[in-house]
Amino acid sequence: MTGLFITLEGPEGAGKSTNREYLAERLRAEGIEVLLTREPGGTPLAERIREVLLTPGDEQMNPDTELLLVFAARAQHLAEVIRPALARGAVVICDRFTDSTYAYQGGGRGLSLERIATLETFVQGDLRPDLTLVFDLPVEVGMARATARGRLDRFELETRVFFEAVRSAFLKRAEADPARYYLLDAALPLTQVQQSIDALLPQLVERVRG
Ligand code: Z5A
Repeated sequence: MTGLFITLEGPEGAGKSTNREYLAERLRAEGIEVLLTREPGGTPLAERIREVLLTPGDEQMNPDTELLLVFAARAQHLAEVIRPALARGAVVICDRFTDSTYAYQGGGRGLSLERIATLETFVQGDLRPDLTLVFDLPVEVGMARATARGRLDRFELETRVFFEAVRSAFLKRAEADPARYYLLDAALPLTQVQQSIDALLPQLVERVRG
């Protein structure tokens, strides 16, 4: 038995955290086991790496260091949480995964996509998400939502140019593989975003039940 691996992606403030809870509740209401997790993080050790990645500091983090830390956390998360849950047939909903690496370290930092792909295969083997929901919204809307929430993390302190590159990287990946990606307009009111999620539910339930 193998479960279903769903990832939620998009820029900051897009509503991933809000909607991951919503999607999980809807699937649980169908009697489906759901494991809700996030990246970077998802295990105690990976959460410690998350702290290192998100906390602003005096020493500038080298982009290669950032890339390797993201994949180090992912290796731990996959081994301890994601693979075991999929093996027992659960639906895993992960708030960010490797698409974020392509968007932030690739698009934002300008690191080589080939190098990211090499690490992706090294850490994940052939495991890829079955479905990726991309919450898309204009950069200024996402930044305003993040700023309204208070203290900014190390990524949220980046420039608008950085976030435009992140957004276009997500959109490019979604366009290249419409079978795997489901694009949502995250600038719409929450009820409308959730209606788009509802529209996906019947096919998700069918895929889980085989
Ligand atoms: N990162 C990376 O660089 N490489 C990687 O490989 C990975 C990650 C995996 C993790 O942050 C950081 O790590 C991330 C990329 C980097 N950097 N940033 N920034 P995170 O995922 O914890 O942080 P985030 O994406 O910034 O989370 P967020 O700002 O909390 O965004 P969100 O989860 O998408 O949004 P939310 O918390 O659900 O909503 C934000 C606010 O907007 C909140 O007040 C909501 O009530 C409100 N909201 C949500 N939806 C709506 C709608 N539709 N209308 C109005 N208001 C709304």
